[in-house]
Amino acid sequence: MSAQQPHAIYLEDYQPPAWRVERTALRFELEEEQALVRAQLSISINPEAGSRQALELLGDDEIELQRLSIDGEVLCASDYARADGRLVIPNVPDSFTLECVTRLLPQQNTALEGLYKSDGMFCTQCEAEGFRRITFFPDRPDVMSVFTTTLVADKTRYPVLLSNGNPVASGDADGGRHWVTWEDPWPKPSYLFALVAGDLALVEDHYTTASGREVALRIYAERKDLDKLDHAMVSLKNAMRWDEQVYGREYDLDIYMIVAVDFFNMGAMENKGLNIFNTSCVLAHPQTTTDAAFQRVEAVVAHEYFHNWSGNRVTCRDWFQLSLKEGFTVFRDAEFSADMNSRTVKRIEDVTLLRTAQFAEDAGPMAHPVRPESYIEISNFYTLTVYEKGAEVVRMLHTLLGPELFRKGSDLYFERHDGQAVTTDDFVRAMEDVSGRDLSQFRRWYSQAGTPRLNVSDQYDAETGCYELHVSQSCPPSPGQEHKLPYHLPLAMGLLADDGTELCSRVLELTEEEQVFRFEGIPSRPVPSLLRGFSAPVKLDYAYTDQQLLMLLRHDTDGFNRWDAGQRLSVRLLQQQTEAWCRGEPMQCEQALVDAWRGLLRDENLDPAMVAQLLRLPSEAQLSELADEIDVIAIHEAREFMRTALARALESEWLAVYQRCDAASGTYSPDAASIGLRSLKNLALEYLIATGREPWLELARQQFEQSDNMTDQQAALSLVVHSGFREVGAELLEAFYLQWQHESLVMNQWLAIQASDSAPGALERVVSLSRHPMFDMRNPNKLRALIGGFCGQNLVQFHAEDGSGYTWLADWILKLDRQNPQVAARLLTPLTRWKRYEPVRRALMRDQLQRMMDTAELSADVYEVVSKSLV
Ligand code: 0A1
Ligand code: ZN
Repeated sequence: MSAQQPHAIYLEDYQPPAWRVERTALRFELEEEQALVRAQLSISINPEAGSRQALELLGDDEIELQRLSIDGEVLCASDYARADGRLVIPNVPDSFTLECVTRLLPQQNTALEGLYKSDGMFCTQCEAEGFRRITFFPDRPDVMSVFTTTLVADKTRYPVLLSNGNPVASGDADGGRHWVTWEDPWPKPSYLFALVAGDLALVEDHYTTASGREVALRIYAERKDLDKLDHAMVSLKNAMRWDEQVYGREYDLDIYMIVAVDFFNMGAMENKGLNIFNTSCVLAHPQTTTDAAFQRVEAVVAHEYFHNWSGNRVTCRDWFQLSLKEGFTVFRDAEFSADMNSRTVKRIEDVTLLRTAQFAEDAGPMAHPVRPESYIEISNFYTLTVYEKGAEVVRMLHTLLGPELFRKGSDLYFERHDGQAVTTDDFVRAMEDVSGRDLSQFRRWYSQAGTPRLNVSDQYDAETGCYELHVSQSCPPSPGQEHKLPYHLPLAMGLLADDGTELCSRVLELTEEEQVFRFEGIPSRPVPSLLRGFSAPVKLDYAYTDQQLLMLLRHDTDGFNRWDAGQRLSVRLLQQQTEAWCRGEPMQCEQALVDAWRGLLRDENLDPAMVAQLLRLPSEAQLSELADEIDVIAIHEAREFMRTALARALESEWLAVYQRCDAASGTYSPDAASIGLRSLKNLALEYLIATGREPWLELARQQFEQSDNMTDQQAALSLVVHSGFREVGAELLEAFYLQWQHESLVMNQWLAIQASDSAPGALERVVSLSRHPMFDMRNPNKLRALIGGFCGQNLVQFHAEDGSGYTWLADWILKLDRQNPQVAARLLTPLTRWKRYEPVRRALMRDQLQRMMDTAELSADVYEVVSKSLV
């Protein structure tokens, strides 16, 4: 047990800040051993606060306070109290300047929060509570201040000195040092502060906004990565144009900067005018970057850019409102990606993530509403629920109001709250005000956790032509919420005749626990196509027959539901095989499925990207989420059986598709059509390899050796490594290593592919990789590749029956917790799902959680996850 139990913070305790900070002037002296920070804060009493209170500033216990003065008068130790991350000064005037000098050790900051060093450069990460690791400040998002920042550093080592806003002055200083001053005219919370100092190269471009403002665009990276910045630049310009066209939002500074850093806890950060990115989310080059990574770069660049309005100009009142900026911004970036690429494929990918990982979160011990009610460590709440489910909630508003009213609502929201720190309630209120609708019931999406379930049945009267849909909704209990009230949600649907003709299509609105919808003049019993486009983040049950699903797979006019019909059928057949395997009976592959897939493979008119989605079996993780009690081995065996059966039954079709796609792909380009061709081609190769036949191994080897792009090369590598062809797999891994050992991001893939190899001996392999020079436990990307790859992608081996995988993970968590608590807490997720497994594994997983709980001095991050998991 921890020496001191961290305590929880509650939404209901929110109080407006007692003090305001109108201006903040910072001066950083960056040195090799330390950094000195002088902060001058113009502070005054907040007239909106309830009562006068002592001045309370937040500052981590680890920063050294060197000097503190008020209006030039130095304070002595008895003038203030410092304890538990707080500095309290009881006697202050109504309005004053506070100056404070702190000393930090960025070189020793392994948590990567606050000011730290990534390779040779200084950088910061202040969201959510990193600023208090730099200086004393009311480090909360509802205190907004105008920042001026001066950076002073050695000119040779750190020729580039960046901060938020516009550069306003610069010069040389003694001892080979130089300085630059930056001014950000827009008031912002401290979590959006950033600085970067280093020897960086850049690509530069410019953008003219709709109203004619000239903006300099600069993307910085280490010199060796200069050839990998073009895609991010194009994506940025596309995002800027899109936000003007779709939301009427323009950029508001003279300069927009992105900096790529190798050591970063998350994907990227939207600091005002100075985004800091994990290299994995900004660098892209055909030879070193896969299609999936190209698309991720486009999406993340856009996401951070869109935050300039949804997050920065209008920010969050407190961290319980995190989804206000994240849910809305994810919705915006998803729509942007849909417009830039294939809309249906984007939707399929997003829904797959939601169903696999967010539904699992919603059913686990860390389940929380989109607007959580309490937290111990806010970093643990940058979750799929806040981001992805939050985006689904915004999407439902878009569906319920329609695009025009939604746009009016967003215009009103931005106009009404520009420069303010607000709540999710304010967002919904703007939507209510433009539509005249009462969204009070809809607000339950923000306050209730858990995934709702819709149960649908139907009735048809041939004589009257009347068809009825009976819909009931429920939501399972979640931590602290035993009973749920019904939700307000859009149920997009259509009715199809047996031959596939569409009879009608509508958006039904659900508000009651049980509701009946009537359709008149229906000539024959229809097949319902329900929850089109996944119009609400729910689980839907309707007793489809296999025949009906096959018909929808062929004819549904909604592309998403075509795919979903195929998935439902595959899930059903896979679940039957899982059960057969458990009973020791032979498994079978349904002929109807083979025939349907053959039809799809032979139809040359279909979009290859869509076919690739249709012919992908649901993942083991997804099947696990759907199981009553997870039997990892049974799920793996059933899926492997089906994959092999479909591979062999359709071998000549897979080959024909492979050849067709290969012939159609020209030189590499990351556009949607070419990506689609490559994804179908590599899926075909996966099935060919799954036949276990030698000629296809040769085909993969050829692709590995001859391809001009990382997508094809890596697909071939991972297929062979994950196949039974062990020797060739090892050979290709070695060749790949020799070819790419100097590309850190490629080496992450090399680690991840090996970590997810489910062949026997997996644990020994990852243990030995953890000692490989390519691995660096201080780098979160390496940890995610190796530890995340093994525990999240190699389910069979992580869940080895002897519990060795669990012990290995717990050992790592305990070691990492002292170094980087945020990453440690995140990597812990697989163990938190222990209740979902059969008794033997359940007990072994729980033992490891208990072992962690019994350890002294856990971080608040890991303590929160472990303690909540054990409840
Ligand atoms: N706001 C960023 C995500 C982010 C959150 C926390 C971080 O450090 C703890 C870093 C980045 C986004 O949504 O992109
Ligand atoms: Zn975000």
